Amino acid sequence: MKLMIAIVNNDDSAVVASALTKENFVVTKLSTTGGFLMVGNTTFLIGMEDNKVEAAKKIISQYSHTRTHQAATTESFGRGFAEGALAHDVTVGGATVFVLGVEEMEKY
Ligand code: 2BA
Repeated sequence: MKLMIAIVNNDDSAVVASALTKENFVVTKLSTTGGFLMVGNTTFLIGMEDNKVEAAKKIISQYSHTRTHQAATTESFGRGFAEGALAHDVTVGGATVFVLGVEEMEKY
């Protein structure tokens, strides 16, 4: 069994969740924040059998889009208008996916 952790853009999260649940994946959705941009994103926890990993990745990649985000980063905090502190373009996503082995899962 595997646990997939998938970080997706908030704007894609509803479509990704809906596509996963339609294919019978069980999904937990967490509201999270990226440490670099300090902008909200969505993290999905999805437990699945090993042979479902590729199907889940395919769905997530299909509905997660790359975006250019213009923002001041945490690197600039406290530097006022110092050089390099102003907003600049950052490419975000589609999705960042981790796949972890699960030793045991129980439901009570
Ligand atoms: P953030 O940390 O807010 O990062 C947003 C985007 O900023 C990243 O897009 C990347 O293009 C850029 N970025 C992040 N850290 C950077 C740095 N130290 N220097 C320069 N540019 C940097 P993505 O790679 O698509 O990541 C989107 C979000 O996925 C991240 O939001 C973070 O919440 C999560 N993430 C990505 N890689 C991760 C990892 N290795 N571990 C944990 N979370 C990760």
